[in-house]
Amino acid sequence: MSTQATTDFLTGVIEGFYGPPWSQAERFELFEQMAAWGLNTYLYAPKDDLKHRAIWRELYSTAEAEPLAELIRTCRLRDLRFIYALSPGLDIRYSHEAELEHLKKRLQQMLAMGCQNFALLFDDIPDRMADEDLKRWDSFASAQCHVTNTLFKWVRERSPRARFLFCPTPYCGRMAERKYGGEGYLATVGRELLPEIDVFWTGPEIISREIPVEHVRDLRKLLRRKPLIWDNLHANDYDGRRFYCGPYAGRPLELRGEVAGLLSNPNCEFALNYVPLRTLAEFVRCEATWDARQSHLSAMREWLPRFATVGQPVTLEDLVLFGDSYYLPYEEGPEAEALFQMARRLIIGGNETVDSSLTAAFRERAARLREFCARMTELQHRPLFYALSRRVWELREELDLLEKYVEFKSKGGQKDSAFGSDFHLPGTYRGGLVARLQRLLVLQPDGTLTPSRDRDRAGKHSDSTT
Ligand code: GDL
Repeated sequence: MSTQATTDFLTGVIEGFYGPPWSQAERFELFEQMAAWGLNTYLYAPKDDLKHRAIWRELYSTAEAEPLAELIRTCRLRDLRFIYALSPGLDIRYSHEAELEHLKKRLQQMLAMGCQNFALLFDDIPDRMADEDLKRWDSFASAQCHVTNTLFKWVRERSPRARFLFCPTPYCGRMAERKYGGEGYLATVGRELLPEIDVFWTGPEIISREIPVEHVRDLRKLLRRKPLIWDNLHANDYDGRRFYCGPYAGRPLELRGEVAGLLSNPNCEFALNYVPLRTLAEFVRCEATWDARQSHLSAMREWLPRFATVGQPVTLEDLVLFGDSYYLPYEEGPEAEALFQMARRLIIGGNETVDSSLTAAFRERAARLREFCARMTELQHRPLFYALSRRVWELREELDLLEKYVEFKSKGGQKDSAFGSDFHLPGTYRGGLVARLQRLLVLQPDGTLTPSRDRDRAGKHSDSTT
């Protein structure tokens, strides 16, 4: 029998990123992990399930419905809360009765599969209503509350213990400050959205380095309820070169008392989420003090067996160095940061004579990391290799080049004298339109973007100067 209550603290995972949704097998593995680690909630919201968002009015075919029904059954067996989310915001006409009927039909389809909990998400949509909707509501928030409240009441008649979630159009501090969604949007939600409905929030930013307790307390007053955290700390859909296997960090333990739950929307590549989710589970259960690094290292130790290869085994020490290279959005892990600082001093540190022990330390660490990357091709767990392969290739390339440069310099080559590599040539290396476009505007540390001052380099086809 289910032990779920409508007021439970929600902890777990949102499959809520852009890009290919997880496979069925990955979701089953996720449910097993969640149950073992004490996480209780899975929110189905893959942006690129076409029927979740782009064509939300169309019902699932029988072939599409069966896997969803299987997920619902599996969650129930494991006593996990399965929540189905729908994102109608791209083109919904809030004032059309027929639109409510479309929403009900979809929820009815999910109810028939045994789904009991739902969410309506209005993130990442145009923040203006159609003129006909503006005639009925002067506020975007009121229109969304009307639709959500109607659906909520309708669901509770059929699923009395349903949990119902709502994602506002401004869903972080920065968006609220910019008055995204219109003047007074969040206060209107606080007043008009039925109090049983949970409201998502990602923190001060979409990707919040920290979520301070005071930030959430202020919001709670406005929303008249505890917000539910949609945590994008480990999401990587916005940057294809990165992934994050650092710990759950930047959130104080007291935050748990101020929110309705903590749900993580992590890396697109399922196989890379072991440490993010393991440490989230630890954070939720932590009774003493929270040491993110310690939690990270112990989760890395648990993750290590997945790195079994068909050749030489990898060591925990090397895995930690690698993991530190893909740590968190705003910081590298300490081992990778140390490697970077060595490289920086050796390569652009000026003309001071470089201590040969620094050169040796850099070469040792860079070679170790590069060899670890090479070893990844031998992973027995192929999905893990596939998830890593593009990134480790790129990291290897860069390390290889820097090691060659440091060697060149240590043999007497001067900082600005000609140095080249036969494997890093214009056109095939660091090339392409995106790279060229990226060179036009330079992102400054304060967040402003300024036109490149290097007119020559900015227009070239690669990093060449020819
Ligand atoms: C977002 C999207 C989310 C995406 C994430 C990271 C929310 C509420 N929505 O804005 O789907 O994965 O950023 O890119 O976070």
